[in-house]
Amino acid sequence: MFSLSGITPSGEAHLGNYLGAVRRWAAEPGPEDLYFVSNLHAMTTRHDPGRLRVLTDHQLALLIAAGVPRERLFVQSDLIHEHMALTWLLECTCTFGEARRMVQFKEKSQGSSSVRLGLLTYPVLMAADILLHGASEVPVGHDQNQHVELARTLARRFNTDYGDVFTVPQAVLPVAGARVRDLAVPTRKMSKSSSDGSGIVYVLDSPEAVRRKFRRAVTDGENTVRYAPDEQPGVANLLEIMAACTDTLPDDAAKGIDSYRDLKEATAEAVISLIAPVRERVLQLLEERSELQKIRAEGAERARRRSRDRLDRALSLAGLK
Ligand code: AQP
Repeated sequence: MFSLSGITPSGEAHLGNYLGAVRRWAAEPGPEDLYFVSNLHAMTTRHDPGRLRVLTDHQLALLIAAGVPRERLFVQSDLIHEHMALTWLLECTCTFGEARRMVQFKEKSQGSSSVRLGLLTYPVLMAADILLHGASEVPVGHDQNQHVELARTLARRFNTDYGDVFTVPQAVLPVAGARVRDLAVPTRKMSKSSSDGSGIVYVLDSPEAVRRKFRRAVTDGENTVRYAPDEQPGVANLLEIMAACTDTLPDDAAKGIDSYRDLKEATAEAVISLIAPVRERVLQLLEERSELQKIRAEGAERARRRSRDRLDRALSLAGLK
């Protein structure tokens, strides 16, 4: 049993990605678990190739800096032939109706007159990611459950139609990590691809930028520091962030803080203490480059070796070898 998790370079990684996912991956990696930079998934809308290249490096560096074991890491496009070969087999296994029913496709394509085909088919690419590497578990939030369900359907159908080759994966709830919300719009999740970055704390933000963003965090007019997510979402978000950074509970984080100003300052300092060493290490890896490239190449080689037999067998069962 092992799980597969990815981070998509659709923008710079932020505090939500770090507190909600990456930090956990580093703290509790199962011995067989795999983590990857899912850069092929960052192309379903028009993208800037130079920026994608840079963001891919940044996110790989972040995973390494955070302490995710390097032998469990790879970059998806380093195995582009493998991922694409299996995607084609699975596209020829998936019906148009199944792809079109995906809620995320409906939501993301709504109102757009130039929807890329990749937006329709990326759940099949996601199925290929999971099945290629033989993951038995996929930790996903509720919004991705349907995609794992599709991967299960495709694995079963391929196994039945052509021969048993794929592990049928299951979606598992990720170990609860912090859900970080946007500092400017605290009812919304902090998101890489938000058009307005003022409420997003990026892992690579300088300490001064972090302080500035927290100083401007939206709160409310109550002037009471207490943990009440429904009535005071902005204050609750700050308390949750502080609690996640200091390993305590939001109610406890509120103790001894009397003003919003102090709360914002204390939260900013807690964030800076936690992410400053990670940021330093990321910048060091990006500057040296040779270590990053070595880890990337070794990760690709290991991932290729681990998945080769499964892909060859699938190609052979489909009559292509
Ligand atoms: N705000 C968040 N709080 C807690 N966890 C979060 N994650 C994302 N945002 C938050 C977790 O980070 C991991 C990697 O995310 P992803 O790259 O797969 O994309 P995402 O979930 O769609 O994240 P974003 O930042 O919101 O990107 P865009 O804007 O491109 O959609 C995942 O484990 C995710 O749960």
